[in-house]
Amino acid sequence: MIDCKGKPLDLSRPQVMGVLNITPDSFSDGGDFFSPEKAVQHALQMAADGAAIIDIGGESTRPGAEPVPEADEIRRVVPVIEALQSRLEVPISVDTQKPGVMRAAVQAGAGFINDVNALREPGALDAAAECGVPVCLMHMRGDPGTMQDSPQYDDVVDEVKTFLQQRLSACVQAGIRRERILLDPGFGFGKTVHHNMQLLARLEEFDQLGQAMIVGLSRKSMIGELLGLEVGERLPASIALAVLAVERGARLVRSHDVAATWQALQMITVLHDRHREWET
Ligand code: 7PJ
Repeated sequence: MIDCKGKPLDLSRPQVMGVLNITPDSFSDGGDFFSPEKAVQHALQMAADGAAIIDIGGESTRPGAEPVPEADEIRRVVPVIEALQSRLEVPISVDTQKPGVMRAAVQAGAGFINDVNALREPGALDAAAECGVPVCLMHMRGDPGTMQDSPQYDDVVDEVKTFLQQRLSACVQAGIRRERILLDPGFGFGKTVHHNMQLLARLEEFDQLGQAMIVGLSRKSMIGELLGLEVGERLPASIALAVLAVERGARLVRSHDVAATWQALQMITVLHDRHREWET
């Protein structure tokens, strides 16, 4: 059980992190939940649908996205976090790269920091350590503006693992407790379809890092490229990838479609539990 500022996150079984984008331009649901009332309702629905944590972001990180000034990002996420924190039993995660947003969000009631930049922005490491909440460190090559301009690796799995190991050490050195650090290979962040497939094929190797693993595959463009599907058509394939990732060690699956994803993960958990019973 991981404590997220008083709210528990149980990773003894695979869980769903529900995505709440408060942005006009996120690639799969941009603009859908831009008004605070809609955002709050959607978060409550995701919690009712089985999300173990709600990830709230005010800046799109889709390829080519424009950066959002810190004050604007705070204005987007803080009112929603404040409105939700007493109404949600599950923890709230803030999806940000900016130290000022981390502080404001945790002050408002967030109990988890999800940083696609792995706390590399100046001041972010100290801000996260001071906030005293669990963090997700994700691998990204480049930045959202340029990351998909022909990324290259000698061995993507080794390079992502080395990066995460280094960020993990930096966090531990900054005073963040190891049990509170989750790692994410960052599907689609500076990676071609081929790189994403290599990461999936060898996902079990990330267990060697000794930390709980998060994956985000929901509606991502690799599905579009491999199957020729539009964003709104990608749920079944997203579930297939979520199931595969969980079978290969992922503990938290970031998803836009909580009810369906949670049903799939519950099914796997029941099968594993029963299998153990029958074997004994
Ligand atoms: C991820 C994320 C991911 C983590 C986004 C999208 C793009 N955070 N934030 N992992 N992706 N930890 O939702 O497709 O893969 S934004």
